[in-house]
Amino acid sequence: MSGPVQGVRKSIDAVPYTFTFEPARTALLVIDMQNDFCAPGGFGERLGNDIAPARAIIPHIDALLGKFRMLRLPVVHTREGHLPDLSDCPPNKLERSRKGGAGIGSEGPMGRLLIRGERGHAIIPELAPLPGEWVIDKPGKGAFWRTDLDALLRSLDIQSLIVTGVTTHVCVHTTIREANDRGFDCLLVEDAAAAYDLRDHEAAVRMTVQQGGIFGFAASTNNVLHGLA
Ligand code: TIU
Repeated sequence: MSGPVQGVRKSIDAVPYTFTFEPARTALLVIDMQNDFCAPGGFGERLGNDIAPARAIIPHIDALLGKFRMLRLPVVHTREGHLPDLSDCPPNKLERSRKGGAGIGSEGPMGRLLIRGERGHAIIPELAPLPGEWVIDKPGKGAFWRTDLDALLRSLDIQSLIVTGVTTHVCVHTTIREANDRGFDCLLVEDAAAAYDLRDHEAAVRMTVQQGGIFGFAASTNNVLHGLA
């Protein structure tokens, strides 16, 4: 099966208005759907959060993954985490994680918290990347900071990003801001992104689409699937 036809444009019913995009220049971004944020005993839960909202979006991301895979469009997964010696972890991030009760590098039921190579750092099995998909390891909240994501997207000639994952107000929103400043058109999939607290999720969605889509667009999974059909 061949990939999408160049030059064809489609549209998604979105907020603040219709999102138009070229499927051949569109990638799915799945942010940090790792055990550390979505499984019991991980970094997110140790910070005092309820992980249920993070788990509730799994079927929606799975549906989007299925569509992008079927259409042979690029899929990029990201993982937040640090080197075992913590040399890429800023002291302020380390100190605040410790004060928050989830010290980066401390032992948990899935290995050392937020450390590359540990089970907690892995993407949850339900959404495991397939061969041919990209996995970007990032030390920060944003997926562009100290990563090759910008170079990857430009090498694939990507213009539009369909953005999913956790948490909406932290890594997802930071990444959308970074992408927007770099000229990428972002659509946040509202029910395929989650924060641990609904108020944070709603605020992040509102901030994205306010002022005529100051950072990007938002739409439901169904609308994205329909727009890609
Ligand atoms: N704590 C929290 O809400 N999120 C993070 O620390 N990282 C991500 O959002 N991935």
